Amino acid sequence: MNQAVLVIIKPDGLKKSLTGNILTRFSETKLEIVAAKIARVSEETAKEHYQHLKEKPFFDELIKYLRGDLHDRHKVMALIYWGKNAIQKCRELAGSTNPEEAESTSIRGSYGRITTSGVYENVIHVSSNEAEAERELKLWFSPDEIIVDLYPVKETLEKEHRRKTWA
Ligand code: 3AN
Repeated sequence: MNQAVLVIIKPDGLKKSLTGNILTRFSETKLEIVAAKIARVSEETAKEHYQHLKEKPFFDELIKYLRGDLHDRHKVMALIYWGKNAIQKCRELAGSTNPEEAESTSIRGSYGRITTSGVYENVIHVSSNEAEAERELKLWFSPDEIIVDLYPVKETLEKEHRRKTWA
């Protein structure tokens, strides 16, 4: 069955110019990219994304890390991969959360590190299961940014909605 999975190339990955390398690694999976963007990460999005870790001692550093404060790169690349066993395939390529324990040929094993303050800078994020993937995809993308229909949508007509279009 087809699955969708959120992959985020974190600010350390962008700073180290690893985008091309990482995308090449993921292309081995033959999964389809159905959404992609460069995004600034608000504090709310970062905290929502890592809500399951909010009691951890490293939470504040983790939020700074995802927002790019630790690397002076205030952006991430977010992608949705889609296809058969997408979550397992992408997590295998990513390697373990702890970059020191990750398989040396995996993305985290190749490029990750542990900072002196103890945060795992592990270059990419990959959703851990289908429920998390759905929660995260809905946090990072709106339905019209994704080229396939992943989840039910509702349509509303908004009148006084301010948005930018090309001048
Ligand atoms: P994963 O990203 O592999 O699904 P999570 O969601 O448990 O793992 O962790 C999210 C992020 O929090 C990791 N990518 C890593 O940057 C950081 N992290 C997780 N566990 C630790 C830890 N024990 N010490 C420091 N940082 C951690």
